[in-house]
Amino acid sequence: MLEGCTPFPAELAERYVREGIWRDETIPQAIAKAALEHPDSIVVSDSTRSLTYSQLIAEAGSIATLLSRNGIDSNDRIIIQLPNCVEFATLTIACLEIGAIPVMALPAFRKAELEYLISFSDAKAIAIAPEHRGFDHAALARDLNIRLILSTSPAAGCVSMREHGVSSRSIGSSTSDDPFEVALFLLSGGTTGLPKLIPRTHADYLYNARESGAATGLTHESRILIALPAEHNFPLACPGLLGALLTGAHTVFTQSSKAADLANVIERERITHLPCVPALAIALLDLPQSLRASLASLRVITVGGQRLQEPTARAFQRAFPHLIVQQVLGMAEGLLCYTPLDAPGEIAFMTQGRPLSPADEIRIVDPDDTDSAPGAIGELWCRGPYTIRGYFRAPDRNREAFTDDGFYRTGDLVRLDPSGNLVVEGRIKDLINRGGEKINAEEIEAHLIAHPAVSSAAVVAMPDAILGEKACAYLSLHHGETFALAAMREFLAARGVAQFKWPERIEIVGELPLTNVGKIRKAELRRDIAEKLAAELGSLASRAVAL
Ligand code: OOB
Repeated sequence: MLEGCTPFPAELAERYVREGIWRDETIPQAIAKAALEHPDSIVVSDSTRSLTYSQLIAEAGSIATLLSRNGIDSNDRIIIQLPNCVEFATLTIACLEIGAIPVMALPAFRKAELEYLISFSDAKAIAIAPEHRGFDHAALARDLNIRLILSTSPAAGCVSMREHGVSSRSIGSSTSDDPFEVALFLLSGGTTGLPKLIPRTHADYLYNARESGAATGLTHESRILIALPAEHNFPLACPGLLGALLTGAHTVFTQSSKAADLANVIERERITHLPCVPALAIALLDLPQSLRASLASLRVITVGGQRLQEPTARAFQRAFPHLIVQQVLGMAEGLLCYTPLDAPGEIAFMTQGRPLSPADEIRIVDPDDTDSAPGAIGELWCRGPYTIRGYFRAPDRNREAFTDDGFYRTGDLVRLDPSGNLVVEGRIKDLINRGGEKINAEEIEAHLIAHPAVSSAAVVAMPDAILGEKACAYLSLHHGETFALAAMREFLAARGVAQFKWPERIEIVGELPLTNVGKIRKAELRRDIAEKLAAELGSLASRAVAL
């Protein structure tokens, strides 16, 4: 296996192959095979164009040639930082065809994140849209230490993916590729320090996508809307783009996450499947009555990334009685749990589902690493045919995050419902889950401490009605210093930190509360900010009444 990655034990790998869980095919081979069945069906589109399977395959083949001509080879890493568009699909397939390894970054990333990813993954290239949401990605990319910039349209210093020649490499042709090797890197949300790279193999990721397709009822007649950033595991392969490409379903990419825009696309494209985070479900719920009918074609809305609150689920079902509300508890590291499509309300609304594969193993564990009492809350551990055995080049982190016998410690607190479904009750990992986007507390604390006014920093989650959580920074300052929200934003922007990670509130304290061993008492800070917000809301409400 690729250097820096942890292979599955040989006897398990043999078992997965024997049982047909892992197949002897690469992702491009599987897509090329599916394409043969419906060559003229439209399979991907965005707001500018649509491609049939044969066009998709041809364009991916041309980009594969373009990559090779520009010196990209097997095992070279390419940062993919594209907004949702057709090129995301064609480029990803092209990379996989030549054995180059896509590193799935987010369009929201800025200099700090990209520099780290490039150096940590030894990336040779980055793929961008020259401009997205008013930001000059081409200028940022030119400023990075990287050999090749690929772009969705011509821009100075970039090689345009549109300018490929006619010579096209055929997709799914390289039979020498190993299906049990690393295909791509996803990014980890829930870990200490900086994000880790998650190596996913062809065989495990195909299984992940194929079984997710079955769990969500995807067929070649389905149309799935990708509104979440396509680089995330959820829209990419749960079942997402990859699941759709394997079944012949049509993937529609959109770059807007505004509810009214989504309603329009759903109606125009007769979308049947929508992967979404709770914040998006809430936004759809808030659509004016006149737009609600636009969702008539939707069959399944799969909600995950963050806990869907039961009242939201029920309200959604009441507002859109014709569709199935499904929950998914997933993670880029692997394990996926889905509620069954025919689950009664109390399961679909109140649990986060059951493991996707009969070969998944889960444990719910107390802090002393022994099994929790049946039905009690404990940390979720998992291992199975599509859960990684280790992060890329992270031996220290791997010793903490994986047990000796290969279980991944998810950091999620769950309990097993008597129905056999899991319920997420909290977490022990130090992150903020902002509308499904994960913010690493330690990563932001390190930036804040670099400011000359700040002596110590603790970033914690504060409750938010729509996003679920937002980041709040507790800071203690050096004597006589001040530090306000505007100054912090300016500072983090200058350091090139993605905006969604910026804390949205600062609490200045004399000293941060510490345990006996000198650890910051974050639970106390979370309680403190939740109480403050509740009190502020209360006083706002009473002032409104007084008015
Ligand atoms: C998905 O993947 P990641 O890697 O961004 O985040 C994983 C973490 C989980 O460990 C858990 O803490 C949280 O996100 N999470 C949920 C959840 N789904 C994910 N917490 C409560 N309820 C849920 N339904 O977020 C992801 C990957 C694939 C499919 C769906 C989500």
